[in-house]
Amino acid sequence: MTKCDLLIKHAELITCTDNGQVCGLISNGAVAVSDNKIIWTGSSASCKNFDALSTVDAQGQVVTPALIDCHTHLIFGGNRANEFAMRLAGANYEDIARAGGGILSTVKATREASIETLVEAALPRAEHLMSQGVRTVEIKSGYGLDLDNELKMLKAAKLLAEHTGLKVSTTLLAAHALPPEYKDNRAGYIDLICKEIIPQAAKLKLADAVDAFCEGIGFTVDETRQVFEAAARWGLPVKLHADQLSNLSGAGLVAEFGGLSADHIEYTDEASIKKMAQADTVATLLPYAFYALQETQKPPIDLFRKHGIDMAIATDCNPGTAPTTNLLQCLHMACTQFGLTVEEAILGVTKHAAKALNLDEARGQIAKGFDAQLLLWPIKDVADMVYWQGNKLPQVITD
Ligand code: DI6
Ligand code: FE
Repeated sequence: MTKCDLLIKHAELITCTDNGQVCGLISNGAVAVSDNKIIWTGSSASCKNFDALSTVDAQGQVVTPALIDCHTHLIFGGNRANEFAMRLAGANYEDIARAGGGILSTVKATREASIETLVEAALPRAEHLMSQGVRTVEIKSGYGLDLDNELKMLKAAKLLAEHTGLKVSTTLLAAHALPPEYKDNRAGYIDLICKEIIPQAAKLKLADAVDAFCEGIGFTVDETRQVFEAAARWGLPVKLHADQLSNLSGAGLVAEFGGLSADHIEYTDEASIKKMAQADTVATLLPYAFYALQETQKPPIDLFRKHGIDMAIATDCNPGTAPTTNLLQCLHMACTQFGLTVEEAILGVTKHAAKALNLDEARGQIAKGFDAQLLLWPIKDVADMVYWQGNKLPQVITD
């Protein structure tokens, strides 16, 4: 007999591994856990050798790994509901940004907020994600835009992790927008990012990765390249808000730096996708932002498939273009708007989301050696997870 802490039996086990079945399914499956790690998976018929301290009978219901939201701006000050009204009256996202609203209005509110206020405001957002089974979340800075306030945001993200028990992966997004004090000195701000903000964030171990907004209303390819070169000097991996509103070949650029993920990517072309394939860069799809901006250009899903690119799905939770923490709805939208299959959607918030965060050896799959964070869903068919948009919530079996 092998001892274990917990044995789950009779599960529709969605392992998200490459076992040849859809979503790595083991029907009537079992999983054994010890010391918060998965030590075995197999069929319920073959688990008789375990002597478990406790047992859960899943009664044929779906068991999955905990979910991962791999692209969020969960920490921010203020609110931008007024812009929603402006957009309804005909203004678009770029008009609002150029008129000093948009990201910069959140920057003002975030700079004015204390770290405690930022954490308190983010708490219900984090809790809502957790209610959907999320246990790993990426959080970006990008509304501070100076040394102290960017670091304040990253520290707030770490505090949020302590308060909630979530694993938080932090991303420095100082190159999100040009701060007002550098309005006429773009090069000066890029210098500040490369020579002060990245080095400090790295030295203080506050950032797991570096991101930028490479766009007409954000930063140019050349500026983004400088930011990525600085990240590389400090040993930080990169990812990018790429080709969201236009094609600047941002996805190709981030792949040139061996980037973890290219995100948004509605306008990405095949030349960039070939570079992503070479670098094994994940395509992170953000269907809620696509919907909220009433974008019509869809990401080139068939080309991602053709080149074997792994696709992740995330909320992009932010006060401007994605006021949502409903990750399960984003799964549904990735299918209905972008044409993903149920399997692609599920892998997009488990295995592939873990890969986008460089956590794919510990999270996002039910397999030997992985963290034992397991969810029991009140459903028997995994398609219901995608179909019900957050209406059927999981129970956390083990954290
Ligand atoms: N793209 C986005 O969708 C968010 N940031 C970005 O670069 C929007 C951020 C905001 O509007 O506050
Ligand atoms: Fe974003």
